[in-house]
Amino acid sequence: MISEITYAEVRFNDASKSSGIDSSAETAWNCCPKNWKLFSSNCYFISTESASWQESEKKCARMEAHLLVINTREEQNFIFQNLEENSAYFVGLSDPEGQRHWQWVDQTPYNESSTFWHQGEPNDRNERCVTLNFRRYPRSWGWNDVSCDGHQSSVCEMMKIHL
Ligand code: MMA
Ligand code: CA
Repeated sequence: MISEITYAEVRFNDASKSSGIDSSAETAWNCCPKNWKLFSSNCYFISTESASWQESEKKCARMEAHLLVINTREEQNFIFQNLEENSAYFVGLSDPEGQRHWQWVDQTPYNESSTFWHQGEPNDRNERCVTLNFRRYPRSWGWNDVSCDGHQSSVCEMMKIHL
């Protein structure tokens, strides 16, 4: 896995060597940018501006983030708590060739046993991008394949910053 480090962190680690402060001690701060939400090791930004999947991924990249990669049920449940039931949100999962070869934007291997597709999804090879959406019958959040060109909200993710 690629480990991210910020400019502030480089400066702090450098300064702490000479001052004897241990940046891994309990006093370390876990930070997210303003308006982002912290969960476990990551920061999340819920964008309600809608855009195509590619544009959404570019907008995340401009903030040094990427579209949401879902690694655990706990992470996904945290995200769901912060979403609007009437919107759909692009995540960083797509099938560029329409061959049902699902790929996460950060190269995390696609693991069938931790997927959260709604019943009956994915259902269309021309729907090559994935959204999180809420269904009323039965009441649940889950994944749906949709057209990559449609405009949807999205969720960005980056590693938290530790100071
Ligand atoms: C919509 C669209 C599809 C989804 C179906 C489920 C009609 O199409 O969101 O991606 O699979 O609904 O009924
Ligand atoms: Ca679908």
